Amino acid sequence: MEGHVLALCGGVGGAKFAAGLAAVLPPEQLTIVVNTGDDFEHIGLSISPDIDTVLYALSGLSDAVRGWGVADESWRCMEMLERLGEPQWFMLGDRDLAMHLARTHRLRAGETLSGVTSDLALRLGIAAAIAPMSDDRVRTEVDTEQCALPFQRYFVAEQCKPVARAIRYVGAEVARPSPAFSAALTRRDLAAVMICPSNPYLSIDPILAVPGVRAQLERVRAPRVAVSPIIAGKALKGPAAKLMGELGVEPDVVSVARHYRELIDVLIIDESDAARAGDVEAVGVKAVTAPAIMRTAADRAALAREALAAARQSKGVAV
Ligand code: FO1
Repeated sequence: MEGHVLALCGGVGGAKFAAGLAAVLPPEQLTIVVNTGDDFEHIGLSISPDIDTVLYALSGLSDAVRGWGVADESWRCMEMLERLGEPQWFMLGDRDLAMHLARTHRLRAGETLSGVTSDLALRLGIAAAIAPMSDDRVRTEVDTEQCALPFQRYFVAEQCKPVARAIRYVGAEVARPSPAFSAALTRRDLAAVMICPSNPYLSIDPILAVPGVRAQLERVRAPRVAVSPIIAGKALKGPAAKLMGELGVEPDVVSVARHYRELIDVLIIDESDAARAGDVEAVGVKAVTAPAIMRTAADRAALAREALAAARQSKGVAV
């Protein structure tokens, strides 16, 4: 692949695919833009879960079972916090806490989230560019039958159980794309845009809600490829299928194609959805079938290669 690849990412599945891209592309050819709608302040710490999940996945630190947080974690601080009456619903491991402490004091000192993120990535040995979607505050809220829930309350405290009626990205309307995001979108050597297999509503739509992003993506001439987060009607992890049902959308690859219709040229679907390829193409999106379940690093790299090959073939661009 010649030229630059821009990946939009959020959540655990997205980070796995981003790690696959980082494994197969030269680092100077990859910019990963990460959802910050899940960010929140908790016991005085500025927490950016999707950024950390990408940092840990690309630096090999992430806990393979949880998909978030750090491997070989200990929870001594949480034990003491419990004794001191602090909330226990959001688990902060001892090594993960270092990331939140490092980010929080630097943001308090006036650094931007972009600046802190790129420095933390560098210190973790990550050479690809990792950037928040915006340096402005955007917060995802889920409207449920009872009330509006801040994202982490919905996702962790309530375990996505409440029925969702609508999703809001508070602050998005006045947010600006981060400098690295704007730069990547307008690069002359942009060779492909990748939408990672993240939850479309919770992880990708906040990025698309930042003013100007959707319009710029519609204008991108380089091939734009999304990897379906739904496989055979289910999400591998997280509430995507449940959420789609609650929002009145069939949880299948055709709905994903429809959701991204103006923004993508190709949708990568798992082999178990091969029979739906025609229905996806009827939406106006090319369907490419590939093994989309990522259990190992080899799976992640293989899926990344499939997506890059699909990008090359989709517009016959010498990328
Ligand atoms: N998810 C949980 O289900 N329970 C947790 O206690 C939890 C803690 C946590 C700490 C740091 C971090 O970066 C992520 C954490 N997550 C936890 C996952 C997080 O809520 C999700 O990964 C994203 O916000 C949604 O993709």
